[in-house]
Parts: sequence; C-alpha cells; structure tokens
Amino acid sequence: PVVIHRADYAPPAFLIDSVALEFDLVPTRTIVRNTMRMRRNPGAVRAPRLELLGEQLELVSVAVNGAPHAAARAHEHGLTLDDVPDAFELTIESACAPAENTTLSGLYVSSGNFFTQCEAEGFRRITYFLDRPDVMTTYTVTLRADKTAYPVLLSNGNLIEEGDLPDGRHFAKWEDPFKKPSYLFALVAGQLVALEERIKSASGKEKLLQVWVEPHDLGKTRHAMESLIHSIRWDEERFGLELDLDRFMIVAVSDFNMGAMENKGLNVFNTKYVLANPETATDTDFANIEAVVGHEYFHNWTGNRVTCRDWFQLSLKEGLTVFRDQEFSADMAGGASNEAARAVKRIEDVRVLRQMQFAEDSGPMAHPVRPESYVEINNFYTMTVYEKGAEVVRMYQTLFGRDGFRRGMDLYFKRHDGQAVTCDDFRVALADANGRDLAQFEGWYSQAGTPRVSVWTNYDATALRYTVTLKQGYGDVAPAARETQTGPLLIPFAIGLIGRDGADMPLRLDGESAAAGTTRVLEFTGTEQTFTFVDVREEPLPSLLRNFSAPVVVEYDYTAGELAFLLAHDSDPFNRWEAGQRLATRELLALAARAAQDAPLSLDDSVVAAFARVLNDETLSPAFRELALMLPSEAYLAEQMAESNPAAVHRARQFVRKRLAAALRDDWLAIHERHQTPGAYAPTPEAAGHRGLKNLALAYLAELDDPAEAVKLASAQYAEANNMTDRAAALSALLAASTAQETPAAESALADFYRRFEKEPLVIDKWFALQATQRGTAARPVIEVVRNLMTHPAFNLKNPNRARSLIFSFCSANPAQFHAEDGSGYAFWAEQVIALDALNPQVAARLARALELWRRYTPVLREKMRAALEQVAAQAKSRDVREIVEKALV
Ligand code: HT7
Ligand code: ZN
Repeated sequence: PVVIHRADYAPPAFLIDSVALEFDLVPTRTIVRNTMRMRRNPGAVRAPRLELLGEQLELVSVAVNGAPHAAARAHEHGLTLDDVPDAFELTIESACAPAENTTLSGLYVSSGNFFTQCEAEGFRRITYFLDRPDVMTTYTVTLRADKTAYPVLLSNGNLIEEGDLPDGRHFAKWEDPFKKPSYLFALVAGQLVALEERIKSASGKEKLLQVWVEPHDLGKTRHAMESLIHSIRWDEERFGLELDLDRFMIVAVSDFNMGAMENKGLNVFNTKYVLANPETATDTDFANIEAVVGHEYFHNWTGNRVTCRDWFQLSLKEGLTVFRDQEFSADMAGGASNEAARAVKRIEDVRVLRQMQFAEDSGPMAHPVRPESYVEINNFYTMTVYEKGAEVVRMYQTLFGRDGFRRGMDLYFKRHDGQAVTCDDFRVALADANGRDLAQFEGWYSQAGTPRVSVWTNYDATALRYTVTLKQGYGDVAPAARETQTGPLLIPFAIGLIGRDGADMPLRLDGESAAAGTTRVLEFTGTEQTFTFVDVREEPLPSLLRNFSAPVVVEYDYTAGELAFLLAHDSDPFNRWEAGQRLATRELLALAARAAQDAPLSLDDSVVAAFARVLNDETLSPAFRELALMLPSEAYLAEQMAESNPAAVHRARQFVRKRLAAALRDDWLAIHERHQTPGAYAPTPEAAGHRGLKNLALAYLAELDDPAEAVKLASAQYAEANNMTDRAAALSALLAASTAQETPAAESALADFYRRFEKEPLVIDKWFALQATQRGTAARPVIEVVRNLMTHPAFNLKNPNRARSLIFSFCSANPAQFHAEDGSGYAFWAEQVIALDALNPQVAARLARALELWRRYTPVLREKMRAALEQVAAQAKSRDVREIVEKALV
C-alpha cells in the first residue's frame, strides 16, 4: 500500500486565487465546469507540471486561458497538465454520476435529493482540484437543475442571484466571501423545506438561520434550531467568537457516513442529529443533537477560519472542537459553577474515552493524536484524534485555568485567522499567551499509547508529612506505538487529601508559606517524582487525578474499604463515581476469572451496601446516581482481562446485576415510582436525570429471577409513555425480562413498536438496534435474530444508519453474543464487511475494526477471529478495509 508520511509534507506547487464552479445537476450524469485562477506558489519548489487530483471523473475538456490545452492527461488519480504558464486561468469540464455513488463521498443522491460530502478527500470526486487543506480559495458556485424536481438549490456563503432557465430549469448563484479549503465545499439540491429564525449577533448584525429537511420532517426541527441559537450565544460569550456570515444553514440527510459536516455556512447533518420530537427521540438523542449542532457550529472558527495544514493535523480542529462541544454541553447542563451537573457530563465523556479510546490505544490501530503516517485518511477519524485530542486541549485549561486558556485562544486567532496551520502552532500560541515553555507538552501529540501513572504514598506521623510518589510509563503496546514513546510527559495531576471525617484537608506543599485550596494540580514532568505535603494532621486518603485531569490510567492499591469511603465522601464528584467504578471493576474481574473456570460466584454484602448508600443518597442528583449504579461495560471489562473472555465477563456482570436487582428490589421499586416525570415532556438535564434513574431501576427489576413485576411495570410504561425515552426503556426491559422467562409481552411490544413507527426511519433504527443488542437465549442466539432481520423489508445495507443499527450493534455492542464460541458472529462479520466494502468502503472499514483486538482474546476465539480477518484480507478491495485488516494481522 502507499503510505503517506507526515514528514513528507511539502507546500503546494500551485495556488488557486479563486474558483468558479458551475453544476448542471442530473442524477445519472452531472456536468461540472470548473474555472480556476491559478499561479505558481512562490514558497514552493518549481514543479515541472501541474498535478490535479481527481477520482471517478469523466474528463470532457481542458482549456488554459480560454484555449483548449492538448498537454493534459487524465489518469486514475487525477489530471496532469504539462506546459502551464506561471499564472493562468484553467477551465475544466468533467462529468460524474451521483445516482450511482454509494460511497456517500463526493456528490451523491439521497431520497432523490443531491448532497455532497467532501471531507476528507471527496472534492476530487466532484472536479479535478488541488484537493488538500492548505490550498484555500474563494468560491463562486452556480447550480442549475430542473425546478420541479429540485426547487431548492444551496451552496456555501451568500445567495447572490437566482432565476429561471428554459426547459423548466432554474439556477442559483452562491458566493462565499471567505477563503476555504475544498473539504469545506458543499452543495444541496432538492425538495426541502426550512424552519427559519432571524437573530442579531453580539455586534448587532442580523443573521438568517435555517434548518432544512424533507417536508414531512419539518415538525422535528425546533430542538436543532434552539441548539444552534444556544451555540451561537455560547461561542460569543465564552470565546468572544461571532458568526461571520449573514446566513447559516443546517441540512439533514438520511444517508450519511458520519454524524455531521461543518461545511462553511452550510452544515450537512445526519438526520439522527437534527430530527427530534418527544415521541421519536430519546433524552440521549436530544442531548446528542445539541452537542453535534454545537460541534459543527464551533468548527466555524476552530476548523474553518483556522484550518489544518495537512490531515496529520486533524486533531487541531477535531480535538479542540470536541473540547469546545463538551464545555458547551456542560455549561448548558449546569452553567459554569454547578460542579455536580458538570461532573455528570465529564463522567459520560470519560466513560467513552476509556471504553473506546483506551482500547484503540492498546491495539494495532494505536497512533498518536497527531499521526505519523496513514494509508487512508478516513481511517484516522478516530477516538484518539477526537476524544484523546479533546483531553489534550482540556489539559491546557487545567494548567492555565479558564482565563489563561481564553488568552491562548485569543492569541491563536490573532496569529492564524485565515491560515492552514499545525498542532505545534496551537501549542505555541497557548504557551506564549501564558508565558510558558510547553516544549515537553509536545509528547501528548507525538506519543501513542495510554500512559500509566503508578502512585505510592507515605505518611510520617511525627513530621506530619505526606509524600506522594508518581511514576509514569506505558503498559503493553504494539511495537509501532512503542517507538513513539520517547520520554516523560507533562501530566497535570489533580489531587486532594481526605481526612477521617470525610472532609478535604487544606493543602500545603513543602516550601509553600501557607495552605491554599483543597485540590492541587501537580505538574508531573519527570519519570518519577515525589511531592510532599506538610502540616498533614492525620493520615489522609488520597483522591487521585480529580476530575480526570489527564488521559492516563492511575495505579494505586486502594482497599475495598477505602474505595467505599471515597464513594461515600469524596468532594470531587468525578472521583466519587470513579471509586464506585474501581470497586465494581475489581469485583467483576475477580468474578469473571472464576466464571472462566466455571467456579461458583459470590459477592460480598459490603459491596452491595456501598452501592445501596449511593443509590439512596438524596443529596446526589438522579443523573449522578444513575451513572454510579451503572456497571462498567462488558467491553471495558473484557479489555481489562489478561485474556479477554466475553462469555465469562457476561456471566460475571449478569451475576452482579441480578444480585443488585434482588438485594435492592424494594429500593428499585420505590425509585421507579418516585422518579416519574408527570406532565409534558421536556428534554432538560434535570427531567432526563429522573427518567434515567427510573429506567435504570426498571432495567434492574427486569433482571429478577421472577420478572413478573418488571413485566407488569414495563408493559404499563410502554403503553402509557408520552416520550421515546420511556417507551424504548420499557421495550428494552421487556426484552431483558423475556430472557429469564419467555413472555408474550416482549413480542407484542416489539410488533407494536414497529407498527407505530413504521414511517420514522430513525425509530426503526432503534427497533433494529434493540433486537441486535438483546441478550438472547441458548434456544435462540441473537445471531439468528440478526440474520433474520437482514431479510426484513426495512433493512437496507446502503443506508449507514440502518447498517449500524443492526450489524454494528450486534458486532460491537453485544460482545457475549457476537463472540459466540462457534465463530458464527465472526463469519457474519466477514460477510458483512465484504458486502459493505463493495458499496461504501468508509463504513466497511469502521465495521472491520470490530475484530482489531483479536490477539487479546482466549485462544479458541483468537484463532477463529484470525481466520475471519484473513478471509476479509483476501477479498477486500478498498484501501480503507485493507489498511485495517492488514494492520490487525501484522
Ligand atoms: N469534520 C467532519 C468529519 C468527517 C466526515 C463527516 C461526514 C462524512 C464523512 C466524514 N469524514 C470526516 C465531522 C466533524 O468532526 O465535525
Ligand atoms: Zn468535528
């Protein structure tokens, strides 16, 4: 394979001063006329010829300064032009076939409408171009299409002209005043309607906001619009950043590879992250919509105004923008000062990071936040680039505080607005604005793998000194990742010390004149370093890495009693939750080891009691209690085992769930009753917290050996629900209960759910996903259900949301069933990766990753996984899938 290396970066040989694009939109054959004003780049080595990138295009004509150009040669990867002057106008006509484009990259048709997706390298499927992010130019776009079939014609920027053409056609001309890279280009054409709002931005300028959807979805756009307005206000207030265009559009499309795309002024969204009403969307959907609308809007400054020099710098925009959307959601949930509400969001984010990014970091796809090489860039839109990248940005804020972080952001924009820059430029701006040398911090961008911090403590009762010794290193990683690990990192390590009364102690480090604060951020820079606290009146219990101040694993030998104490008392809500997770993880891993040996399982009463205390602690928010009582996921637990054994983990986790269900039965019943949310549905964090805890109670009750009571409650909740959160939770509980005892209630609720929501694709996705993630029985393994559902008339492999709802849900979110010992899950996976590969390589490659940690499993599973991977390696055609399976098999 061709490997692209970061070290090989060279500036472009030519620049484009402006581009005019004209589209004659026809599904089977769209003609694109592209006129570029080009010149040689004075900052680059003189190139012998002009190389433009292009894929899947039919070249029609080429003209230089208006005259046909004979020295032009089209090939598989683009167009080569010899004999070009130093500055010239280049006009290229080409054709593409949007209706046949199942890759959903470039120009394609979805539900009869036209859409584009250009990030990362889709623009070259639309026209020949210097399709790289450091070539920025201004675009004028003319769209022509049949007026009846495509009444709405949209592109980036401002609408400057529109009108009718002969033969029932019409046109619209758009101009984007801002220079942008080609990956931010977009067009949309079709039968769409918009919810509109006019607002004034901070400086008093009028802005038109639109959310475009298919006509039957107009009633589901209000929440997205409100989320957009909140995002605009938040960026003005928190970062002083204003919307720069007169018009900002969001368009929803049902066929989409990812969540959404931040094209300048014309964001294109997966319908999943736009459409919501109480009947069709859950609390999680509402929260995700707010987060994704925010994320894409925030890209307008962090990504669009300041963009990436090359794709190795992807985290420059993605890590920073994820951090910004996380802070936005935290502020929306709890404001700047409600630490408990902010902690709930923090816990949710860290859960995702630890479950997904830590796993990625331990496997064959491990890479630094700023990767060194790739075969297919689409494979590097990863948890590491996004989520670990966000943690890296968060650490600047932890080190410098909110004000220091803001100073750094201001300087970053002052220096780099309108430029394509690097992660180093960002780091240097943050350092300079705060008068710091952050050279060591570069390691966070260049080193792969999850750092481990081992902690030792010692209390000297005579001298009243408490020492904390930290040692950093990495666990086992692939050799390629180990090579990147060059030296110690600067780790902001937040710590508190808790006294016997459960209260935080005031903290004074050796050498300081007085105590200050109860949480301190230690700057841990050496391989091993000791920090000494003085005036420590009694031996404290350390609260380590408060608020998860760095993306590391902390190793410290807490006793079960100490964890229970932290769970009851830590003033840091994140660490309170963390103590419960550590306690649960420890018990679950011990039980999984026993389950693997078919030994009997038991759980100490003290563990149950520790969880019962949190569950019934009314001073804690329902949302926090829900998170505290949620056990670590099966995937996370399997990953912690020396040899991953999904069946043993499942048995252990189910054992604990059943034990908690039975021991706390009365509490669960009381909670289910007490946390009802009568009246009209509102997706506020508070109401969502009540529903979350209530539905967790229902899920536990469904684990009882005799689930009759749960079935009764769930059936009533299913029938009476006025919102999707409660209805879906009830259906899920019915499915869980039917594992213990076949119940007609589950089957009839499933059938009812389908009938009710047949016309709502996003809800039917839930219907598929619920069945793919169910527990299954020996008599009816889930693979049978899934194979059967593949033949359902509503199943469609070409629609990524539908493929994800059934295939990905089974392969990635149902480990115990997917990893069946007979290898049936792997055979299914291989078939689907190969089938998807022929349609949509990006989606196929995502599915391919479900087996990448194969070496970590028990020998029986490992061998079957290897065989499946080899089968895919032998048959896959795309660069996308090949990169994943070949790296996995190395
Ligand atoms: N910047 C976008 C990333 C993206 C993408 C989006 C849709 C389809 C394919 C895509 N490839 C990459 C989304 C974001 O992070 O905001
Ligand atoms: Zn993004």
